[in-house]
Formats: sequence, C-alpha cells, structure tokens
Amino acid sequence: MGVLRLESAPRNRVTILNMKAKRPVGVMGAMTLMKQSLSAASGRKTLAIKTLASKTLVSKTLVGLMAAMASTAALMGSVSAQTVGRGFENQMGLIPGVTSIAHEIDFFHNDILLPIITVISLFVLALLIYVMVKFNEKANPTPTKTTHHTGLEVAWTIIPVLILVVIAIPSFRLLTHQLTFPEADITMKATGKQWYWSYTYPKSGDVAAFEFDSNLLDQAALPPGKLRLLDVDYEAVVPVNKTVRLQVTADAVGVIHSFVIQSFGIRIDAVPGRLNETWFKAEKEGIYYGQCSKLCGKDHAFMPIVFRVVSEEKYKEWLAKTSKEFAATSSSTQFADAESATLRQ
Ligand SMILES: [Cu+2]
Repeated sequence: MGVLRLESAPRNRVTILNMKAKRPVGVMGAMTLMKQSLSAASGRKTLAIKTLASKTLVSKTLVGLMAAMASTAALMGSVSAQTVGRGFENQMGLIPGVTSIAHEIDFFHNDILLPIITVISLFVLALLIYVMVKFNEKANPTPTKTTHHTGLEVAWTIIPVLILVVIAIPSFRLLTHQLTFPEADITMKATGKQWYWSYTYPKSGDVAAFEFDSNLLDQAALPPGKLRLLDVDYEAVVPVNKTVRLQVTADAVGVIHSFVIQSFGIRIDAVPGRLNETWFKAEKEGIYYGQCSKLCGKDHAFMPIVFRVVSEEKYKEWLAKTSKEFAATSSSTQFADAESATLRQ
C-alpha cells in the first residue's frame, strides 16, 4: 500500500496501479491509497497554517477542515479482503458485483458520479473559502452594490445542464441494459411475504414445480460461520453463467417489499397483485446476500435474501432433491408470463 504509479493503460486510459497488489485499483481504491499520503501531508499543512495565520477565524476554520480531512482519512481504513456477495468491514463503494449490470453500476458510480461529485464539492469548498477570506468585513469594509452579472448567470445555468447531460447518457444506457431481457435459461419467482421470502421454481423436465419459504435463522442459536441477520434456513439456488429471469411479487394480502441483491445489480419492488420482472446472469459461484429494501413493516429488517450460485451439476442435484422435499406443499404453484399478467391488470 501507499505506492501509487500512474500508467497509461492499453485503452489510453490512465490506470492507477497499486504496486503491491499489481492490479488496477480504480478510483475508490486510489482514494484509499491517497489518503495515507494525504494525512501525512495534512499534518504538515496544519502546522504551517497555524504558524502563518494564527488566531483569525479563517485560520481556525482551515485548521478544523484539515483536521476533519485527516480524521476522515484515518477512519476510511484499508479495503479489506473482499468477501463476494455481502458488505465487509471498512467497505468503501459498493459490494463487488458479479453480473454485467452490477459491473456497469460500479463503473457508473466509481468512474463517473464519484469524480464529478468530488470535483463539484472541492470547487464549492474553494469558493466558500475564497469568499470568507476576500469578502469578510475586515478585508472588504465597503461592499459593492453589484446585483447582476449576465455572463456569470449564463455560466451557472449552462454548466450544470452540461454536467447533467454527461450523467444522463451512461445512466439511460444502464437503464436500457437493465430492462432489456436476454433469452432466459431459467425462470423463477420470489414472493415477498410478512416477513420472509418464498421462492418458486417451475416444472423443468421431469422435475416437478415447487415452492419453499426462506426464513431468517434463529438468532439466539446461530450456527458458527453463519451471518447474523443475513443467513436463512433455505437459500434460493441458481446455476452459474445462466440467465435467470426473476419474477418478483408480494403476498396478495400483504404489503409492498423490495427485492435487492447488490452483487447482481438488482433492485425491484415486490407489489401485491403485480408481477414485476428482472434478470441476472451471475459470473461467479458463491453466496450472495440481499435485503428487503422497502420499509414494509415490523420485521422489515428480518427478511434477508440469500442466493447461492453453484455449478450446473450441483444445481440439477439441488433441484431434484429440493423438489421432492417440497413437492407436497407446492400443489398451488403457478407461473404467469409477463404478457398475460399485464392483460389481467
Ligand atoms: Cu419487506
């Protein structure tokens, strides 16, 4: 850590490399690395500011800002070894993604939104400091009576519009990709209930359709290695590198929930009487956690989502075993395709 090198990447993009890890670290990683040199430097700057401009309000404010920056940098800590599929200690940025949509969301957040918001924040901060120094009562005892400046007014209208256009283009592209469904290999359904999720798998080949409930584990007797408020008794299982079309709804007599798995780049509302759809294609085997993300009621915090992504063979084994286990309870399992569901509404 701590050694940064700017290098021209093949795509003519400047890539920031963490020399120890020998891999591109991206903007988030670079920020974490930079903060160490920043906190060392800010220590020196704080000293310099104290000596140069003591006792004025301005210098006090600056010293405070520097101290705040240094302590924020210390708090950020280092990015720990990443566990795919859930939040981790000292996390910065989003949970690592394993679908094309999640990668696109990462890119949009880390490489477009974050740099823009950083530049804007620093610019506004610089303006504030400038105004405090230049136009305080002592430095500027007789203010001018200026009220209009046409050039400035045009600029502060046009520039934000241009910034919004720059943000809108990748944003609409991402939305289009999210809503363009590729050919599905598997269709399944998640139903939000009070307060747990049920997963329904349709009949496939000689495996009968089945449905099961996925409940939070008993928190008082949590088995070792299981995560508090995240692990469930029955996980949904899907195969790796297959496109899954996921229908999402809520109990007909229930409330609105929201189905979210950050690693898959999925966020979709579960609404009683309405069938929503999304899709994902996980590139990596593992366990992926999500949570209900719409304040739905008293146990909103206790209805986690767990998807296990496994190989095709393991998926088939699981399908055969689980369909038998839940066959008796699944007689009412029904699937609707999106068109007929829309017609009925
Ligand atoms: Cu909920």
